[in-house]
Amino acid sequence: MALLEIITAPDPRLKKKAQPVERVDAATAKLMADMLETMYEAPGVGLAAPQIGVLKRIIVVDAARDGAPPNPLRMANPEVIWASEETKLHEEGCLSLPEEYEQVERPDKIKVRYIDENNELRTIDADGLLSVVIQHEMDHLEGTLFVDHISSLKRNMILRRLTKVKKIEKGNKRHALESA
Ligand code: GNR
Ligand code: NI
Repeated sequence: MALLEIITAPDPRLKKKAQPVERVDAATAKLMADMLETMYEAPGVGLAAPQIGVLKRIIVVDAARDGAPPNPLRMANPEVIWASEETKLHEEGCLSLPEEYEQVERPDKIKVRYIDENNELRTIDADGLLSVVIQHEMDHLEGTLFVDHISSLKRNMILRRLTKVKKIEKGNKRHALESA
């Protein structure tokens, strides 16, 4: 097991489209395990491979409620094969947009087909938080972030704040190196 570094915005790697997985082999299963470990440590309820710099269509999710037993899901090549007409607003956050939250509207319920960690084709029905998180993770595979679903005014505010954070962090690193 290994912890991976999570990329934060703005970063061109978060805007790229991820490529399908041919088959889930041992290396893919290992990547899924490392992604889950990284997600739990963050902590988060989902993680997509592009967030750790891997442009493959792989996501992991655990939307179990606090206190409930863990329910890790490992998905390769996820596809939404049905979505409800009914939509819902849900407050979203993203490990790649630290400390930023906004309401996003998405289909309430979905049916998803994916390949699991044993290279088997599966289908799952999702609603509530699980539905939100799967849709959020699948967006990352298209280079889309939750801020792409909100007004440009709110998006630009969030991205400006994150740019500022990166500038300050860069300055902090430089000072640390110079005084070492
Ligand atoms: O940890 C996360 N929480 C969350 C909350 C509401 C909607 C979506 C999410 S996903 C996020 C982790 C993440 O950034 N995954 O890509
Ligand atoms: Ni995210």
